[in-house]
Amino acid sequence: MRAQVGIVGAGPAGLALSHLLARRGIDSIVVEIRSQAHCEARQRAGVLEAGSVEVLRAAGVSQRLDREGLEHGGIYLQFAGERHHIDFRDLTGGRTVTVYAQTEVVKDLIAARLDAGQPIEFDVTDTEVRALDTTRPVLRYTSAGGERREVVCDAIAGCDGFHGICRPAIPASLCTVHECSYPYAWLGILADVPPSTDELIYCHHPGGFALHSMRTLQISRLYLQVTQDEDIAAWSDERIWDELQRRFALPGWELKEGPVLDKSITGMRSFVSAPMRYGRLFLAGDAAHIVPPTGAKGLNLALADVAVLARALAALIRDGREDLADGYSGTCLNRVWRATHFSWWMTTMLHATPGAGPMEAQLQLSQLRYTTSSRAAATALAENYVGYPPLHP
Ligand code: RFL
Ligand code: PHB
Repeated sequence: MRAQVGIVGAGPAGLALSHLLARRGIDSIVVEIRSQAHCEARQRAGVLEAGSVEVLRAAGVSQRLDREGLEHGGIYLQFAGERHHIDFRDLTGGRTVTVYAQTEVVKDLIAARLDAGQPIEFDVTDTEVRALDTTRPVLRYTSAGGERREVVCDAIAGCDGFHGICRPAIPASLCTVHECSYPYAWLGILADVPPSTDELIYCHHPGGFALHSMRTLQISRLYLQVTQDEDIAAWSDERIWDELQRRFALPGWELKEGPVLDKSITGMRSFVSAPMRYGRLFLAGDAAHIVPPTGAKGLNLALADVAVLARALAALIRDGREDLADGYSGTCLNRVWRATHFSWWMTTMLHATPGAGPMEAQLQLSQLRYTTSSRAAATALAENYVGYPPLHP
């Protein structure tokens, strides 16, 4: 078989890339180890930067996002029994973010690709990438029906997430990895109750961080900092709501409770593998980098990568121009490192480190007071949160 680009992984990165390439007249095949239902049900991120919305518009899949996405002009930072608003519109010249679930982005991207008659191979096994240092890299997989297939490509996009097979296909001697983990995790719930807030609340509390987010005006998404090795079985719905009530408590404000629809625990790490290219293999999204979710950057970085990659691959394959492909990794890593720093900063400012003494808490509170009282400091948070310069998808 033949495809100009072989895309490994049908997450937001791989799916968006397939659309951005199609717009440029480049055909691709997408292979995915999980089922369509699984890809469409995974509860993950929820905040899109304006640049990410632009990427999805350029990919031609923004009709529902434009209709149903919730525009947010700020966030709240809560600490020491006070809640402060960070006004993005005021601080960044009118810029905002859009709350629209990653699950919905993925559903829209899958539907648009299938509607266009371009298949996605779900439920594949034994994905392999070979001949990466040639101009005809090869993608091999076993289809859902059990047939072994080989696709000869011009380039392969490794969009297969942190646990995928593409990053490990790069010779270890050519990779530099930077990594740190955090001594806590997030317990996230999806709840059938209207949000108790108009914008997200990031809450510092001696008992641990909490976040009030949302999916729609009917469905709330909430997170609690828990220990790294937490057993989800130890968290009944009642215990979760009690802990959320304790951390978010504020006189005159009420946290509404409702049935818990989904419950899961996510570990937190920062990870960057560089370069994001080896020969004709290009990594994008979580396959190359992971950030802790506190800055809401994971999904946005994945979409930013593929906006750059689509242009680079079009130049390479259509016009025989190597310069954008050569610049791909450096261009993306600039943004990745900025988001990595911002996510680390938000995470360490807002979470209680197990075993840390009162010194850490005082430093965090000082930073939070500064961020909510100095226009310069608030602007730094706002600029990072709403995202970085346009992507030209
Ligand atoms: P994805 O979404 O992980 O998609 C990769 C896809 O590749 C498939 N795959 C393979 N396919 C074929 N062959 C193989 N050998 C394969 N190996 C893997 C996988 O099944 C999957 O479908 O990566 P992508 O596209 O780069 O998108 C990145 C985002 O998904 C990610 O950055 C964010 O969702 C991170 N993240 C969160 N970010 C936030 O901003 N807020 C959150 O609340 C939040 N929660 C999360 C998250 C990531 C999680 N992961 C990765 C474990 C919660 C979780 C559980
Ligand atoms: C979410 O809605 O899932 C969400 C929002 C903001 C974050 C992380 C997760 O920082």
